[in-house]
Amino acid sequence: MALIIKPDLEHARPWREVFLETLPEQECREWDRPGDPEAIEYAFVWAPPSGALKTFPNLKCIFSIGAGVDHLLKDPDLPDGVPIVRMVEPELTQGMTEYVTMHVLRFHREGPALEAQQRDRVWNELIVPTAPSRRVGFLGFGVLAQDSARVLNALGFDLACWSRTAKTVDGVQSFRGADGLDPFLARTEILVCLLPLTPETDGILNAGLFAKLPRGAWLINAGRGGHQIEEDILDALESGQLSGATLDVFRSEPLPKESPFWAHPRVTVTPHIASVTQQKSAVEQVAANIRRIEAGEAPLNTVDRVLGY
Ligand code: NDP
Ligand code: OXD
Repeated sequence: MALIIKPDLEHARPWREVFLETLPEQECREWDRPGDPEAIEYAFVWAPPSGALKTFPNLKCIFSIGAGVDHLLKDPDLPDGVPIVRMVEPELTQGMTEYVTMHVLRFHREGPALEAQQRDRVWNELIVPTAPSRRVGFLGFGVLAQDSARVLNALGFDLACWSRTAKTVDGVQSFRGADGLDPFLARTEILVCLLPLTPETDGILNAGLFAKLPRGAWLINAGRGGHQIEEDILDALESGQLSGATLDVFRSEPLPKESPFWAHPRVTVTPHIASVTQQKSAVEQVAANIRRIEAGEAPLNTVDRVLGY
């Protein structure tokens, strides 16, 4: 019986060696050499072609190489009844916390304005408030956002979150559901999107949402490009409703060369690297889950196919 791997993220490195070392009891097959499909019990994949997973009749679990599972759930032929496990691993979490903290601090400390002043050789002593008077809000408050909030809380930021279910986390004001969105936005100066992409969150970063933020707010989107209506971001920057945006994800990736985001003076573009699944710790999580399944236990971090995350 075997595990098949399809690790073709932009930044994929050889995973097979790590699987062989960490999980020697499983034969590890590469995607382009699957052998007998009946032998495949586990799949560790990023964006498999539609219908491909259905060709493995004895699949016991599908592991997503990323935290997001939109790349799997868009497959209309995904095999029914097979659990899907999303990636939760400490180094992926740590990487996102570093990214979010860096870009929140950059906006908070007026980094873009100071960089512009330097370019123009302007000595203007910008006064910035300290963290307790800066209101940061998380759209989505799962594994990744909660760890970022832990660090921003230690720095003293005034934090809030918006999620489907209410949260009780020290130092973070919780807003939930449709009714909670407007008051959450009204108090948020730096908006960090760490939502999963689902039918409910598709296009959520739009003109209507930006209009509910305080004028001159900042946006950081490290969720998915599908969350953002890109023309609305450009319009909000043009009107001053948004002061700046840091975007790690885009509707079309790689971001096309002609995209206006590349050269926009108030946009920071990063190439979907806010955080990257790290091989060793990711394979350890997968191995632990496979051993749970083999022992008759349910895997951890399974996805609710109806909710879409
Ligand atoms: P989680 O599943 O742990 O958290 C998702 C959060 O979103 C939860 O708080 C959930 O609410 C909330 N949510 C989902 N749907 C809704 C909704 N309709 N309304 C309100 N809140 C909602 O995910 P992670 O934190 O692990 O990851 C988040 C996303 O980050 C991934 O799905 C992926 O798209 C993105 N990502 C991007 C990376 C990058 O490099 N740019 C790297 C890794 C991930 P509740 O808690 O109530 O369930
Ligand atoms: C993820 C990603 O979902 O890298 O983990 O985008």
